[in-house]
Amino acid sequence: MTVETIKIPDLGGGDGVEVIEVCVAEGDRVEAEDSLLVLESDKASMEVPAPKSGTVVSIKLSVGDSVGEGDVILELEVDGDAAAAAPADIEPAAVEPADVTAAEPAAPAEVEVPAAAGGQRSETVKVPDIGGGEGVEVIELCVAEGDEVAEGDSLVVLESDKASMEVPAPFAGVITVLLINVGDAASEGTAIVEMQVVGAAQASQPAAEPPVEAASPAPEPQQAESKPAVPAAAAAAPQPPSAAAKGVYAGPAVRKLAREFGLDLARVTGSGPRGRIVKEDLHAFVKALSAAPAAAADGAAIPPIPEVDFAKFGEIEVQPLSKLHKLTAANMHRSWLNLPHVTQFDDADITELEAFRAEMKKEAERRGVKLTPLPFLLKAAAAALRANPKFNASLSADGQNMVYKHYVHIGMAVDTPAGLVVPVIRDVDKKSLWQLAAETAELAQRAKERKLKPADMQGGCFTISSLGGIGGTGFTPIINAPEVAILGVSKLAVKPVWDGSAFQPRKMLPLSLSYDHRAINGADAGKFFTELGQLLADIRRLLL
Ligand code: CAO
Repeated sequence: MTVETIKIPDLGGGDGVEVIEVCVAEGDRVEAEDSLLVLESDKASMEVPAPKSGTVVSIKLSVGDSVGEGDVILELEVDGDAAAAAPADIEPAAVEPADVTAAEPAAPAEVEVPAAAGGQRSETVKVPDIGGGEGVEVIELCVAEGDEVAEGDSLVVLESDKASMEVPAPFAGVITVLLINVGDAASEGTAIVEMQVVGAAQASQPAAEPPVEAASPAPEPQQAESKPAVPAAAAAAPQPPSAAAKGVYAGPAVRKLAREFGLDLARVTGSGPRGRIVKEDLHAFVKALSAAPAAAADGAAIPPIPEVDFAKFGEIEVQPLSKLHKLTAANMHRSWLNLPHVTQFDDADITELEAFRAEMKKEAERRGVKLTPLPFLLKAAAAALRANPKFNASLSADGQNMVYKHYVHIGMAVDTPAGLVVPVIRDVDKKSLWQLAAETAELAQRAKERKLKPADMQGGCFTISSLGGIGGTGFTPIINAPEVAILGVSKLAVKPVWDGSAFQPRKMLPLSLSYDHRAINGADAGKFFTELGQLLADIRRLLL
């Protein structure tokens, strides 16, 4: 075994970047590409992956440290073969390209100079080096034909699955032709616009080699946090920006601030050039919201909770929230404010299901799985979702369409020491109870070890939050938007149930179903819930 020193890789010149999360602990085993750290500059968050697999011997930095290329992260006892081939001091591969673009040195925009006429020339501005990203979607055009732009003004916003980035104008001038549209896939070299460039600097510019002024800053990631090291529960199924928000004209720092405030930028009016939203606009917007006591009294705005000096009343301890906790809180808040929740309660009679589960106990042991009520709930929910497509759907962000899903992927809330996460089980309707039992146990284990990948938490159609193993008689779960419903499961209790002539002791499972009343009405919910109860009461129905 060799112990190697793992250092911060090339951050593209970005020194003094803050460590916002250390994803490993001493003694942890890591696989190559597992995240070691999350760094955050004022423009982007980036993960530093492990270059090799091994065991963490000692960690050399902490959250809050300011780091740069070459700083030691940790000592890693690397696995056998890898160690033999490796030098003693190694750096991880450069951080994810889409994340690092913010920290990369300015990349020259590709500029074609077809003609020089008098003091003016026409130039084709192309997508610069975007860190190897191919086929990145154009989500926003920031200019129109005829617009006058200053050097550095954004031309387009590109968005990959990892980050959004703006491509700024390399020159001041007038946009003559737009060569790209929203929805197009762009790569390095894709033509964006033709510009009429005016001015002395251009007159001396050699046609083949653009002058220094022609250099465009690297595209700036706006939402580089889309790959958090510790995936969040509701962040597990991140919502795309609303259609309106996609048309917003704002830079990365403003978008980041808006996310921190939990604000939809589409609601903010920009005061910058051509309506660009600047930080001051956000501050003014938030200030106006909180300084609207009259409106708040009417219920038209949210009255802020006053700050209290708790120390006045006794000893206190202040602990910062984890990143996961903050993300979950923001997502819960967003869902609670945006979705009109209705929660319906019922008890499912699972006496027979429990008898069957008890019969299966030995076989479960032989198979090495634990057969809890959860796989049955997943299976029954999948059947009820198939039979009630409105529950297996999402509202489009603009609220104009329902998106029906022809797959049944169900998320399950998992309580972990770091916070709540919601891994998603794919194609629940096609899996056996044994498969579901094994998969839920495996996902819950990985969740608790913080080994889930963002993809493990995406694509859910519906969520089950089971507190049955913990206790309680009922609760109102918050919908994991953009899903439209969530099932809460509480602790099974034996209750007397009247069978027409006598009370019988029955095993009753308390269920609560929260649904988005914009997408689902009460009758739909009643039908879904009744069917779910029938499926759980008589699991033979799952075969029908
Ligand atoms: N009623 C009574 N007992 C129940 C039950 C129920 N509804 N559901 C599970 N149990 C029992 C199980 O059978 C098991 O019993 P044994 O140990 O005797 O076999 C025990 O409770 C513990 O079960 P479990 O929690 O290990 O397994 P699970 O499949 O029920 O749940 C998981 C797995 C990952 C969902 C769970 O561990 C968990 O994290 N739950 C919390 C989810 C959460 O935080 N939700 C809130 C989100 S909103 O804030």
